[in-house]
Amino acid sequence: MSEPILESAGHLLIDDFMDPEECRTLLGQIGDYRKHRDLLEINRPMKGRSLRYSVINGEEIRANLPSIWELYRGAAKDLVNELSGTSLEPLLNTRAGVNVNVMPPGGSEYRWHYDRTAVTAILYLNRVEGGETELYPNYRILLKRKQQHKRLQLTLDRFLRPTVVRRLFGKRKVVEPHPGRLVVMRANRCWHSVRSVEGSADRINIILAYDAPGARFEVEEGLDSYLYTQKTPSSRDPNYAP
Ligand SMILES: O=C(O)CCC(=O)C(=O)O
Ligand SMILES: [Fe+2]
Repeated sequence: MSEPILESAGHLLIDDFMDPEECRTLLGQIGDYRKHRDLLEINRPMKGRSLRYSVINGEEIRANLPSIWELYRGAAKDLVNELSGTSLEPLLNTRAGVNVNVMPPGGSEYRWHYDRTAVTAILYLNRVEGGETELYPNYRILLKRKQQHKRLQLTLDRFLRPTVVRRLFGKRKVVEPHPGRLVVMRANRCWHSVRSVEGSADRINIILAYDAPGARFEVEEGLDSYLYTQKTPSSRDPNYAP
């Protein structure tokens, strides 16, 4: 069998995954949810690009936004599996599995990182000024048995991190938010971030994460606290804590 397309390309762009009308419907539901609840603002200053965003986590989505929950477990999952040639599943960790990211203009941005998961799909619901996702597909050198070789994995990650190294060895893609556009990426190998949001509208998108059935992640606790709470983190960036 030929190599699944996602594996070789590292990411794929599908411009018309959802039609604009459906995007508006989802934006309406997210807007209604926000009328009743203030979103938690996360602010983690970092050298280079910081993490400044608001998020509706997967537990809140399951309880309050059924269309997005269904999308996560249905159509988006099916497409991810078709493209990856695998049988990935929604995460056991619901809070992290599906998120709505809300990024108001004037300072929101998302730090450089790899996701913890094998595949993540990003569905943009609106068009905004700025707020492009920047990605370096298949950039990471990911050890097969990274649990046994933690130090080496950390060293490799650190080596690939500086901007100059990334410019030298990586191939950059820039994706503009556009209603209905879906990016599917091998997320634990794809170095990515979001540029600062400009203009006047909130940038709103849905993050849908998949991995092997029953997959567990070492970074779970510290990373969840960093991404979904305002608690002081135990390390500067829990993704790369030794
Ligand atoms: O909003 C985006 O384009 C990417 C966000 C992201 O990387 C994440 O939530 O892990
Ligand atoms: Fe990410």
